[in-house]
Amino acid sequence: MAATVGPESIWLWIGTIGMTLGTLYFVGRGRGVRDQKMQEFYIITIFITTIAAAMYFAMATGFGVTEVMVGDEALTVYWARYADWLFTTPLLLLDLALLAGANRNTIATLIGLDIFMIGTGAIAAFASTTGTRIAWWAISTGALLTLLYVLVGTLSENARSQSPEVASLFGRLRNLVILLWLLYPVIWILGTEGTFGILPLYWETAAFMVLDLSAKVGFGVILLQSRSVLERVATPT
Ligand code: RET
Repeated sequence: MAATVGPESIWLWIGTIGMTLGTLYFVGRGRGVRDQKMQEFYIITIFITTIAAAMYFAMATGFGVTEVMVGDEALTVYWARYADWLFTTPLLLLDLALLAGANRNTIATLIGLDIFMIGTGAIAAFASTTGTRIAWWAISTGALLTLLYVLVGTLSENARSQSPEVASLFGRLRNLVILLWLLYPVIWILGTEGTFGILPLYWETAAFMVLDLSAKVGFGVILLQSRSVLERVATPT
């Protein structure tokens, strides 16, 4: 069904510009980097903001939006968010896991949980009754909590065996992720997707834009700020 972009497009354009500037900044900074391990962090982080810039552009121009019928009400759903998150959240976790020096099993567990979380979140967004939407939201939130448990447990343990500088950078980024990621399901359920109509689409779009910019560009700026720290990251075993 056709859907058009409303006044919330201002936030989507700010998101597009923010993600583009973030990408250009990381590309500019990464150009002179010769260290292979550090290049890895740059490549991953540049993909994160590039994908987000493209999906924000898709949403701002009306491609990334559709309508879903819930009962007899038409709901505007920006599906491009889920396409963005499906690829960018695993990449964010990969950045964190490489920093912590996690092994392949831990990385696979984290990424598996994450894809499950975004997949079930997308089903929640397209489900056609309030009851099933909330049920899928709860399943997705369960995956998020499990994922954060792995971040606080195994991954933090891995990070402790790195140098103190790397461990401290990991700690800062991990706390940022815990704080910001927990807000996504809250905005979703309060917003139009939750169908309770507490947060209108305009403000929901603004909130997701601020969260996305902080979780991607903010995260990347903190991660890539210190060459001397990233050079010390040990290779996973
Ligand atoms: C949804 C809805 C269903 C419940 C949960 C969600 C979680 C989303 C998260 C998204 C994180 C996005 C990031 C983007 C980067 O810019 C899908 C909203 C739990 C955690 C970090």
